[in-house]
Amino acid sequence: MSKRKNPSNEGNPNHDFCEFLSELAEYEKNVNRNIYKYNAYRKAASALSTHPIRITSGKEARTLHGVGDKIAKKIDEFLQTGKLQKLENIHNDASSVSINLLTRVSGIGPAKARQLVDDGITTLDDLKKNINKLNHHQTIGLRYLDDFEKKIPRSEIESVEKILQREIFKLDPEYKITICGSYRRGKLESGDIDTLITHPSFTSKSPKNNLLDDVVRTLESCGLVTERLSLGPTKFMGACKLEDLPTRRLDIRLTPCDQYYCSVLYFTGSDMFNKDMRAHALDAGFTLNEYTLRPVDINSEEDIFDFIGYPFKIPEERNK
Ligand code: 8DG
Ligand code: CA
Ligand code: CA
Repeated sequence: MSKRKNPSNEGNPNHDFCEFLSELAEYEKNVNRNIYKYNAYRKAASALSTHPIRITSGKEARTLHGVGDKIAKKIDEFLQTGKLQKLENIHNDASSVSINLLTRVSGIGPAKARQLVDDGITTLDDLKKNINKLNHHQTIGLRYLDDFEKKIPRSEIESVEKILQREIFKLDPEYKITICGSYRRGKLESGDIDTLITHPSFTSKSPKNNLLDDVVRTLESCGLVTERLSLGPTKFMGACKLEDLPTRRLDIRLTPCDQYYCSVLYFTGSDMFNKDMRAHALDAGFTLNEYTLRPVDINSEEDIFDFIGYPFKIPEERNK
């Protein structure tokens, strides 16, 4: 999963509100570990990012789904003073600044960051001198911090996709491969490469297998995969690199073929779109997650929308 995200800026007349709300969201997640507030800020930012006209007061913002009184007040304060006192305070608080900095490293979550800061490790230089306090994932995350924060152009992911297909089909042409995430939603740039694979021999009822291990070893032999962050039976987190381009974050998930469509839907996102759709599924009496739509069987992504009575959206329309 890629870190540091903001609702898109492209032509968004409310982007300044979205930016401060996203920053407050990150603060709640990383520093306070308050996922409830994190979600509330993200939801408001998402509502504002898709609102086509400039909001001129908190009262007006309040009419959007996901904007409550507290956020409306912040919008008024921002409109009146050009800043937000709460954010100013956060910027002036050394431990908040450090925690936000350390969580930029792949593998360092809010709890680990807090622990490091409590141990007096507050800068990237401090981290470099205390590699012994980091696990393998965090060490590689630190090494490639700059690269991992660079956006990946769509054309580069297209090249990676071709190599993935060529190498994995050489192993076995029965694999199915889908790059999900923002790439599948048509974005011109992505934070990382979210790859989903399945194989007809792997179902939710079949025993464990070595499929993902085989795939990762093949991709290492051909030189595409350059680092492993973690590898389990169904989830690989790592890095890949093309020629002299930056090192990129690559995730590969192996999913049972009977759960493929729910997984594709889930990993395509966006996160906000998923939340919306899951809530809708619940209202309609279903449970939707990355594995299944209970209590029914589905044979396509469209089926999922049909069953819960949610208007079908092509991936490019899921950029909530
Ligand atoms: P990006 O990498 O270009 O920044 O965007 P992304 O592809 O949309 O985000 P991602 O963080 O790589 O996550 C991929 C998908 O995983 C996302 O679109 C939807 C799904 N997902 C959820 N919930 C969560 C969650 O809590 N964290 C993350 N990271 N992903 C989630 O539905
Ligand atoms: Ca990801
Ligand atoms: Ca992604």
